[in-house]
Amino acid sequence: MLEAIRSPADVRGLDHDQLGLLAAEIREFLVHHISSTGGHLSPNLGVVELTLALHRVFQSPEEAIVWDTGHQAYVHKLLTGRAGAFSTLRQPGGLSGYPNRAESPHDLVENSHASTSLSYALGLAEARLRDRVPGHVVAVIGDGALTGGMAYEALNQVAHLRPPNLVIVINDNGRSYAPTVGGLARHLAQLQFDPRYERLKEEIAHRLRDLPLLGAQAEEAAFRFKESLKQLLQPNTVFDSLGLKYVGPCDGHDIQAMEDLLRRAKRLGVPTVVHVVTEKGRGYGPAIDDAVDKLHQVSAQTDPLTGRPRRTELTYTDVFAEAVLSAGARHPDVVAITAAMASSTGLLGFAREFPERFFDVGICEQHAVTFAAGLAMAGKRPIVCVYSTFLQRAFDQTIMDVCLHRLPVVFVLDRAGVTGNDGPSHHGVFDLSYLRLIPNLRIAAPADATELCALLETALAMDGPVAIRFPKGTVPSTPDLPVEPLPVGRWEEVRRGEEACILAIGRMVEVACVAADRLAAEGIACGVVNARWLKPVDPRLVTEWAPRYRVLVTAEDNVGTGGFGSAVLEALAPHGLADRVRISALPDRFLPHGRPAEILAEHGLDPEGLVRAVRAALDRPQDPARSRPAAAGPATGEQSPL
Ligand SMILES: Cc1ncc(C[n+]2csc(CCOP(=O)(O)OP(=O)(O)O)c2C)c(N)n1
Repeated sequence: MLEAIRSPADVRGLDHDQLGLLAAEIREFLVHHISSTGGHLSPNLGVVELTLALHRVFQSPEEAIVWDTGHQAYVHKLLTGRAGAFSTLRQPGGLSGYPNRAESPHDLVENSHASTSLSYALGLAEARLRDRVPGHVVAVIGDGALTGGMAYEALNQVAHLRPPNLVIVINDNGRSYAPTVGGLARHLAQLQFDPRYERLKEEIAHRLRDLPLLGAQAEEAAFRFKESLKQLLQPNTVFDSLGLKYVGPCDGHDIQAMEDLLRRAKRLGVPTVVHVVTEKGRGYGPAIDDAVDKLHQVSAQTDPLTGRPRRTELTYTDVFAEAVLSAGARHPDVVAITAAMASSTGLLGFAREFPERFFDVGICEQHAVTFAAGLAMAGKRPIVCVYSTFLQRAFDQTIMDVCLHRLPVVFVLDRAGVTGNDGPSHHGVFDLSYLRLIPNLRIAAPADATELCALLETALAMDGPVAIRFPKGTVPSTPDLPVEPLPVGRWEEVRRGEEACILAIGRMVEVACVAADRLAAEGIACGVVNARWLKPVDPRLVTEWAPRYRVLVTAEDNVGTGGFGSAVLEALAPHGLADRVRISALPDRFLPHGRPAEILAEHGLDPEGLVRAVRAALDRPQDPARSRPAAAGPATGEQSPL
């Protein structure tokens, strides 16, 4: 059936038996494709019926559907003519894992940072009202995304403006990755399970049987009757209290029930919250059985029978998970904070071992940072574990609440640099720039597993704020333990060269070592400095390396603007030494999704690219006669870095 669905109009033509069959086919299709490409599996399995109902009731693209976060928009893609391209999902040049404006007029918001949908939708709704554009705007927001502060800021203004053309669908599956925490999640759960509500439903069913009216009139009267009874029996919802209309809760796998409720919401003429209860991972046993995150996201080449990856490798996250657990055991004041991502930031072990020292704050990076500031003020040693891209949310809090107060908060930024398949909203390629400008903050990037462990120890021994950033994926070596704290701001010359030197940070150190091997094979003795501290800059840059080397090539997996290369230039310019610097960095534009190694190579951040950069800076084109395959150097480890 899916093959015959070219647009939402085709979905509107189906009867309910056909819809049931289509829903089953979509689930099979999703498991088949996502286990091969990787992607957000269980959020999409949970919204199959909801998406069908939405596209039957609202006329997309004339009416706008805004998906919060956007990770659950795969079914929407299937119903809007993209099923045929689904095997390219998250592949270079293929379909994006989120809504994408270039892909379809049905896609509006491609920012996959959570909790923005209500703000976008309110803006769209208000503009339509002003321009007298008919039709509704729908925001679909998960109970997880509803924990983010922006959602409340938007709700507050929705209550003020009360646009009649706005419908807010809460997709309540009780989970972010893990069960959603907090008062609002509890409130939503109460609305589902309040025994008074169950009694009320029975009462309504009973009374409706006795209603003498017919047709639409009966339907409307029944609805009003039900609503007023509900007001009497049900505790006021937070949405009612704000002056919005709340309807539901509704079974999110009953298409007919959802359609009825959504049509009513359209008719009410006030901004309406439709509470839909779904099951994350619906219909797929391995997701339902998964206790950690219901297979929120699976990697490429997952076994569809078990939902488990076919290959596992030691990652930076795994190394950090062990390091933070060990730090917790040795430092009783250490507390760990996650913004709803305990599993993916490596905090599950810590949470199990030290539950009273672990905080999941919800998808609330801003609050997480200022909460950490409070904990630090009172003598705790908070470690805020967050993806690089999501700390952007808490930029002001990092500056004002932590760094202005010089509080000893440790920021651990996972997924720094080019992250790959999740695309522009998930690459962590701005952190070196946005952190470097903050006074009092020390910033480091480990080149391998041992250094990551050592930097965590160093950070916990310091008395001010520190950020440690590391990439997604495989770590070049296993950690050599135990570790000692490292001297703050001290870089390490790992290869001594003659004319040229690569100054590399984080994952680029390994790449630089391979490049140096290849250059050595061509007769160019190239040095490599592991610049593990972005800030402070090692003063030996000015006193030792810049005078010694005619050419300094910097390498970073961050945008060039304001990053590591800029720091080197700024340090050398006052001494008249800036002209020997060449910057290898990412360009000043949003990068697409793709394989990290390929994206880095495209921008000269692979061994070959650095070799080219050094040769060009030395004005030494490749001499074919002298080039031969490079031997692996001592600092490169056994694996190819890219
Ligand atoms: C600002 C921000 N922080 C963290 C994330 C990572 N993240 C993606 S989906 C998700 C859980 C979302 O839960 P919910 O909104 O309930 O949707 P569900 O997956 O349960 O359908 C999180 C934490 C994000 N996208 N944006």
